Amino acid sequence: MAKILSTTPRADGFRMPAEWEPHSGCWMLWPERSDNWRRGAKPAQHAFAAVASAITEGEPVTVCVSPGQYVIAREMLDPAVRVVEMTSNDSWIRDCGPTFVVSDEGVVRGIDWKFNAWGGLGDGLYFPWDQDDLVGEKVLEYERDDRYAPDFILEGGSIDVDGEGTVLATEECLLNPNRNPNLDRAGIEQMLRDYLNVDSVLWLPKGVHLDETDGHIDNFCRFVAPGEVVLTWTDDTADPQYAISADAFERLASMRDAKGRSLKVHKLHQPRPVLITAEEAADVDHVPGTLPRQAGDRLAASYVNFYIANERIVMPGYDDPRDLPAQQMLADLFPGRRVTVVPGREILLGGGNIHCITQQEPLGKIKRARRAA
Ligand code: KQY
Repeated sequence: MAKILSTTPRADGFRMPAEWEPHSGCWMLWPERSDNWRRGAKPAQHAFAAVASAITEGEPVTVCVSPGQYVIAREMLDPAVRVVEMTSNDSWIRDCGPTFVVSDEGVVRGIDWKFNAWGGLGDGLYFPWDQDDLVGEKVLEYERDDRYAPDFILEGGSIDVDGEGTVLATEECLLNPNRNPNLDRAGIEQMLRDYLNVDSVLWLPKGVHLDETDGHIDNFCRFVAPGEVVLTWTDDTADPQYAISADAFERLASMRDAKGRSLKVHKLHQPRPVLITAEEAADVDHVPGTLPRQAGDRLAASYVNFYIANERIVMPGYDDPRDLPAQQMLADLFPGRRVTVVPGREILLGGGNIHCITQQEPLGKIKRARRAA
């Protein structure tokens, strides 16, 4: 039986691996709520299905679906995808799902963080979030993985690790009083050290302009290798993103990671501003308690929100002239992986992108052996 552990990954010799380390698979949730996804979530479902198909080329994918959508999802999803029943409030498993950690012996465990819909009753994005908060536990039960369950609110999209002792995060999100108001910077750093088993926390002040997650790092700046990051960028000094990215670039240039390396920063130019059309806004149900979608609102479009699968990168495209250079840059940065571009607009209309709707599970030695048997 899987256990709930009262120790910490650091004390037990477990660490969060980098996303480019081998996976046993990828987890996703199925979108259906009509107050976040237009037209009863049908266009989003097609977009999620395309992401799942692209990832299955590199690793097994499991999509968790509510009872009412099971048959529909099973029909729409690639036959290679495993579909299991699971209730949730929405479909952002990066944030409400578990974070997996591994030991040097190849044992996999999970961290079941607390989740409050990106800010709780004050400025969270919807209410309730009780079923989302159970997703981490449910996935770990399926996997029979022992779990840590700290009393700490954290979304997976708010951290990015190199697997060698360094984590990137934004102050805008992790130090926001709407997450863990009882902890100061030192207290939050200690939680990251203890649970991710890192030695250095590299802080950037803000994330992407108008990102409704309070500036998640996974949409803004991510490791692509030890000592190398990609940073969303614009050359347009009049764009509000310019000052945020330029400031981050300067800070990153003077940082050292846990191994003492300085960072190589790759500027990944953002697409043109993506605005919600009147038709798109009209097709989302308006429900009190859920962040409304309004015509003309700018979305936090970024190419940094890609998923690193085994032998594949799956990145969002925006039908934009910058799509191709972004794909080329990621292909150069990940030479062993083919880069697949999947249309990202429908997912972006819900408030995030491909990385936000996926959660990798690392390949531990025990699962490796189980699979070979
Ligand atoms: O981008 C994400 N990690 C999640 C965005 C949540 C949006 C809810 N409307």
